[in-house]
Amino acid sequence: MDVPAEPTAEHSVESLHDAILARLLYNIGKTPSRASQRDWYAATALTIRDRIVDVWTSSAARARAQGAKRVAYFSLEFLIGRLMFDAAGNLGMVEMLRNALALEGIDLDHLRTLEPDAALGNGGLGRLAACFMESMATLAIPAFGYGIRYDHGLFRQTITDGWQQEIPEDWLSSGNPWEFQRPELSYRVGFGGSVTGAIEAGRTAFTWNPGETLFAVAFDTPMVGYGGHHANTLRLWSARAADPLALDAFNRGDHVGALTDRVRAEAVSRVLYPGDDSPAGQELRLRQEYFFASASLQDMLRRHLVEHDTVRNLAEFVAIQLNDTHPAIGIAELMRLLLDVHGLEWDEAWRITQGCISYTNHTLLPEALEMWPVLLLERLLPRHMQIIYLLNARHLDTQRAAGADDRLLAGLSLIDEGSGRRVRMGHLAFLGSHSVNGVSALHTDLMRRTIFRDLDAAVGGRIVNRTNGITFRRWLHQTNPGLTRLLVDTLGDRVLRDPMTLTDLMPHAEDAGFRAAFKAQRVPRKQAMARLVAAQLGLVVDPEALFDIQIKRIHEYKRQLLNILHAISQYNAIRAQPTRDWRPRVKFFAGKAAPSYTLAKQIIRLAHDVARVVNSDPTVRGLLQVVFMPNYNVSLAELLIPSADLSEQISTAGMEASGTGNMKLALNGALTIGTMDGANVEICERVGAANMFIFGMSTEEVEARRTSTGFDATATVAACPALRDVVEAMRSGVFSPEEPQRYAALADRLIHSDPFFVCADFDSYDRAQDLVDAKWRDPVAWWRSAVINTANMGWFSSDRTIGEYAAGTWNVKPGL
Ligand code: 26V
Repeated sequence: MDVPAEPTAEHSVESLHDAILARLLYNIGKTPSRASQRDWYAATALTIRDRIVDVWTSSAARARAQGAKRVAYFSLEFLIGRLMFDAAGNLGMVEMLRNALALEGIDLDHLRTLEPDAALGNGGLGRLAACFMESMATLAIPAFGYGIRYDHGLFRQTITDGWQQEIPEDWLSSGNPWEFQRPELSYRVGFGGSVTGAIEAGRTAFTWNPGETLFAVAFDTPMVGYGGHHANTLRLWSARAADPLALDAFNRGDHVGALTDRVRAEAVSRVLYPGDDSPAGQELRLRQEYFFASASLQDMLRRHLVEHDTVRNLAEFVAIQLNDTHPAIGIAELMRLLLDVHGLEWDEAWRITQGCISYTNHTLLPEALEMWPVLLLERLLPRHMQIIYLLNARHLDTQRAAGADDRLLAGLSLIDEGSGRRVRMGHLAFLGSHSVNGVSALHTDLMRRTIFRDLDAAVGGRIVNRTNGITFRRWLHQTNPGLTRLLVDTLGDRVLRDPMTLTDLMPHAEDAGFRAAFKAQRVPRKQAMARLVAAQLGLVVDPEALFDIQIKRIHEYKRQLLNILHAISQYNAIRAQPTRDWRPRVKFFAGKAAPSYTLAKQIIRLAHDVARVVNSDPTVRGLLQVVFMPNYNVSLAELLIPSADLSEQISTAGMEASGTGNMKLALNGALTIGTMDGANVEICERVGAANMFIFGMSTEEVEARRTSTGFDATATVAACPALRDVVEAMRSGVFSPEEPQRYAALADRLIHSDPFFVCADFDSYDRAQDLVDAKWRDPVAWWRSAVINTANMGWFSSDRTIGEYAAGTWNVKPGL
């Protein structure tokens, strides 16, 4: 998919300089001599925003004039990070801005660091939504991103004695220069209450009388695409109470009680969920899901009715993509709006709903598949529960008539009748969609064979694959300007627009001069990372060492533990043969654990304990170092990725739906050590197994072991002395002398009941790591593979992914 050329800049250094000073004076209220760095940042952001607004308004006018079909991307998470270089880069004005600010003695690269990360997401799913917004704008696909404007995004992580602490995040505390509040765009969202039915013109008309109402107020952030030709809207909803104050309570002197309802209503958009399982937490989560789905659908119907005189043709003009099951309650809400508010008949409403909606599944892990208790739905959304029941009855009648037996019907049902009746939101999303997709070829295949097997057999033909992608503007051009410059010098600037032309790099992999240049661009990135480690952790790391990087949420299935076990086994080996010709290696870890996920927090603690012991052991002499970088976020990823030599993608096969960090690291020339899981499989197809380090059980082997040996690894550990020593060291307190029992339970779990098969894959991983060492000793081989990685990653551009959604799922045409 070709993207447009860079804009011919219409601005000059002088005009930008004047514009920044004007913003500083008239929006911030400061003269240059009194302005803080933060003021300069805000004035610069506003200046960039002005340029986006010109593009934005003309994009919206064009879409209206053409009567274009629009995409609505529904996502509870948008993990955007910083916007300044995204916007300025796509407008082609970075250098001019730099020069304009230099006239005032201000450093653009410093201002960049003052922008807080917009961390409205937990991990891959939210970051994917942000990459997709950028690609949709780049391809000039008219689109809205819909989500929640959380007051507080993902918590800030600090580490105390190796233990994760969560600190509230406060990204809005100094204002947000990118957004526009739209007080005129607000919608009522109801909860609770009762439903009444009355016969009207021969049909029963239902009315829901909510017991509680709040308002969703829109905040719009324009997102400009590469080349500055098109901008879309990210519309995030903030909750407002219907009544700001209970005046009677206030007048009685109950000044706090007067605010209770308001606090309760506005809690809905207060904080991003980091994953919680308490019943109170669950209710708030459902309220968030319904709140944003309802407001977004009302907004879309309003816009549609301004342009058309009927809702009957909605599916011709709107494509709604559900990012995971979180917005699936929107299916029942769209039905309710079409039936109860717009007076359509059931069959037509259902045809429109299915015509509009499609659903992306992002995980097969059973604990992450949403199921809402029927009782909770009945209490909070009584009309929606009725609609779900009716939907289910029709669906099961059809299947019964087609010959399904009771056992099959129980699996197909929207209601899980097991312990506590619960609504299967994945099933609802599947039934309400015309297209259901997985996020890598393997994940799509497993989805078809596992969680949606019966539904697929029953209603068939809906499941398709859309392998994830990443935006190269952020994850190559901005993150790695040195490498980008080398690529442009070598291949010409078309490589910036058409990433598939990266394959022209292949012959250069054989060129010693090019390999040296490729290697040279990483040196300053590793030096910068070493400086950051020194500043943050007071640890000196050698930038010449192999940088081995595992960065992602901390979860057992991602197997940070396997990596830590390898660190321990290397530590043992170095101590056993201190004079061997070891090559220095630094193992970097970064990632957050869900606050309630104690075992993941233990893993973080173990990483710190191992780091402390290994990094301070004089026999190791820096040959192996372990570094845990706190507070992983998009901005830290942007620094770590271009400094990586080795990318750890070591999940238990079948468990990582796709992974996108794997793509970012390989694109930047890191070699992957990984299992045949998620998108690793497709990276391997393109990059070639000879340029990666593939190890471990396949999905089939994992499945076979699960049914044969089960989760017990006693025999495996007994057969592998290195592994036995590692687990024993953990168990006996080598890394926690002050509390020898600290990791005993963890060691026991690894040996006796580990559903993630860490021990079972250890030997294979250890051997793959030996191959890493051998290749690192052979710079010609290493850097040839590194170049080949970058050369073959063009396909993983999110422009390609969005092109597939546009043509195959949404039926919309890119505008350029
Ligand atoms: C959520 C939860 C919540 C409860 C505890 C366990 C658990 C485990 C996993 C999840 C993941 C939720 C969905 C998600 O973020 N999936 C990620 O989506 C990415 C974009 O498609 C994909 O690259 C990652 O492989 C996938 O994990």
